[in-house]
Amino acid sequence: MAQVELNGKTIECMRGDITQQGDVEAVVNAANAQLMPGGGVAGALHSAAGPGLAKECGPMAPIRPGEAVISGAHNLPNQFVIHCLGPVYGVDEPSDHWLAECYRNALELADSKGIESIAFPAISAGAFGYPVEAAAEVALVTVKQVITRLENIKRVRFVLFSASDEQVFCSRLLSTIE
Ligand code: AR6
Repeated sequence: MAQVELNGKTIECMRGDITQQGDVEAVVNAANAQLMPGGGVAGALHSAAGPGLAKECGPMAPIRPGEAVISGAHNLPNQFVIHCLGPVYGVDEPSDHWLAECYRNALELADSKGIESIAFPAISAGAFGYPVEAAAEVALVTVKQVITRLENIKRVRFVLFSASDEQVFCSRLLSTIE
């Protein structure tokens, strides 16, 4: 677990399960283009949310790499789910650009809805093949850049599934914010 304050806003990273973040208003889904259940984060979120989530998301699909859309959270302990399609590493090029767009668009969409707290998984760092160090670099640099100009967002959390991913994100968080 690591936490930094930046102009009155908090960025933190911790090991955990994205489906169990009841103290944040919105959680982010590492979605597929069709916004349907899949493996990883998407599978876990859809299964915890219940079938109403896929039903609500259907009409918003397909989405493009870098795009973010918002839905209700159904049976999850949050108010909203923001669905982002990350780039497939080495296929959706330049990958860093499209991954940064995910974080930027998700944060701006959340902020426009008045959301104050949001939790992200490591988008694209699972089935989509991103090396975790590169994914952490893009995620943290982008969040740091965007967060200071947002009106409503006060807390951004990264939720990492493995101890090694948590270590990479936490080290990068602490070295990014001087
Ligand atoms: N909570 C937090 N992190 C998780 C969880 C969880 N419950 N489950 C997995 N992770 P991925 P992607 C981590 O594959 O790379 C799906 O099949 C995981 O260890 O969920 O963007 C979709 O349908 C990894 O570090 O997302 C898409 O087709 C990170 O979350 C595709 O995978 C992201 O892994 C999206 O691939």
